[in-house]
Amino acid sequence: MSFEEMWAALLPVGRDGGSGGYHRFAWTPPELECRDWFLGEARRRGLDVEHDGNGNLFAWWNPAGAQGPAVVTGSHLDSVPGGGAFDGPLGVVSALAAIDLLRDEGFRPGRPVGVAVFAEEEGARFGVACLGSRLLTGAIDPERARGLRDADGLSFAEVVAAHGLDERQPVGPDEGLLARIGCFVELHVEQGRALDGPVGVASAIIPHGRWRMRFTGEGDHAGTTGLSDRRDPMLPFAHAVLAARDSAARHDGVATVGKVGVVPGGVNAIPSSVTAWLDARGPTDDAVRRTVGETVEAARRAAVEHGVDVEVTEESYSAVVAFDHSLRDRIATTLGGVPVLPTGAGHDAGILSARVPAAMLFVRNPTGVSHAPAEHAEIGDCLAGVEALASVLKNLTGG
Ligand code: HGY
Ligand code: MN
Ligand code: MN
Ligand code: MN
Repeated sequence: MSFEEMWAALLPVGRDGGSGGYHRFAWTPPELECRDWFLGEARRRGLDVEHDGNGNLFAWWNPAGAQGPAVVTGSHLDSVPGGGAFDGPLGVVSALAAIDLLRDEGFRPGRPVGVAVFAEEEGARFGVACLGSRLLTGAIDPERARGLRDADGLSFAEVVAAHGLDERQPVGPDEGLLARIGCFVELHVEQGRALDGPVGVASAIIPHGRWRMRFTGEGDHAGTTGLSDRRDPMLPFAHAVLAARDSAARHDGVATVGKVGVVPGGVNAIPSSVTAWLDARGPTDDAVRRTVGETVEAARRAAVEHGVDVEVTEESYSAVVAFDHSLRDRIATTLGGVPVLPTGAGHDAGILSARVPAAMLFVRNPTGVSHAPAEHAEIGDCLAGVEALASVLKNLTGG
């Protein structure tokens, strides 16, 4: 199957017919269908497929004579709610297409080549981004991961056990598997507006994190409750939204407070509680911490003013990732001097980089929009990305 045919097969899975946005949450039917599609394509190519015990999939190309730690590529198949088509799947489809390209020209790698599909990269179901790669690398306690719950109250452990992985999952840091990975190179659609060529190389991922904010007030009638009698959690929530934006602007960062739950949600009822997430990112750890501090401070002040309780918990934090310079430069040279640029988006490659040399290739996104239906990459640039990934795999596997 060509890149175009693989892309056409995956494109409709989990897409909302109206908005065009994707709903592929980890281990829900659309993402399971994407996983099955990947396993089918891997087996069709004679790759050895493996569940790693942390919810991640690996497919290995082990030609005779290939030895030593593998060069692994791949990405993720899950999406944010209403996400775009390319964030994640482009890296997975491009990995399979790059292997096809190398095989078609008769290339035999001197090292094994792996294709990884990491679980819950967006953290859209269980709240922690890059959950699968964090488990693999030991960046999250497996016991904490087991207990993470989705919006329906199902735990991560129950969900992975229900999908063929035995109840011992997740296994947590897997030193044996990590030792088999010589380096990880993730191809990803660019999620900003900075890449002005078909393909670029990542220099860094800026610091970023997520904080859960729970505002608890008192549910009541919207028509019969005087303002002075109210304990409305929507008000400190509203203060948090504005404070995050103002603070991020002061510290050259970006911050978003998104509402993820209101109990009850009736238009004519004052909600009893609001659960929100703060996503804060910035050029330095200090900038991010200041934005979090100022946002939480504003929310707490408003909470006191309105008789509301507020609880803030840090769910995940990633310090700056400066990708391995020698690998980055080797890849940029292999590609003939393409743009090298940082990203404000988190990636499994960022998590892996704490344990193995990691790098990223970006494919141009003409809209610059991501995590929304307008996310896009032209087919010509996608094919340029496949060729770039193939030449990087060729160079790194000592062919
Ligand atoms: O949210 C992010 O930064 C990434 O797209 N998962
Ligand atoms: Mn992604
Ligand atoms: Mn994403
Ligand atoms: Mn107020």
